[in-house]
Amino acid sequence: MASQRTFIAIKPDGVQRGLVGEILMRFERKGFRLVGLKQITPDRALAEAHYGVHRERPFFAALVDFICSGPVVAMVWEGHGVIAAARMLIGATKPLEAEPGTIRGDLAVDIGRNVVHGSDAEETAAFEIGLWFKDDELNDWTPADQSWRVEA
Ligand code: DAT
Ligand code: MG
Repeated sequence: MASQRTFIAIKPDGVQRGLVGEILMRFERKGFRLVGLKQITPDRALAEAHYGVHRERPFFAALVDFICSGPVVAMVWEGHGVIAAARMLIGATKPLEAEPGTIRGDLAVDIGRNVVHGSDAEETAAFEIGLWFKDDELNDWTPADQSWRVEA
């Protein structure tokens, strides 16, 4: 399994509800490594680019309003298989259908307030990382205990 990077964002509801630590912890505890982190209130151009694939959907305007409504915690996480694994940690888009134990399954009830975003494929991860972060905001590093997470 190759090392990958994925874009994860704690949406304004997660920040407002004081869930930043709780959500960060789940990715950290799993064994992934944080390589980029910042708090940003997105402008409409960033939000519309980020959710561009949903431009024609009826909920698009509300979605853009919501993501621009306050600070977002934007992150890049790295690790083996992190793109798909992060989606599993996050859970289904509709929180009431998300498995208990997932972020949305444990912490959310409404599709419009589902607390976290995660890239869904390699191409979207690369696009979203480039959209939200400059290259020099990302750090290449290896945890000192990496050999206790991944067999060489
Ligand atoms: P996900 O965030 O699980 O990748 P998505 O990419 O299909 O889900 O949609 C992006 C966000 O848009 C989602 O987190 C919440 C919102 N959304 C999706 N489908 C919706 C719907 N039918 N009604 C309202 N909001 C919706
Ligand atoms: Mg999506």
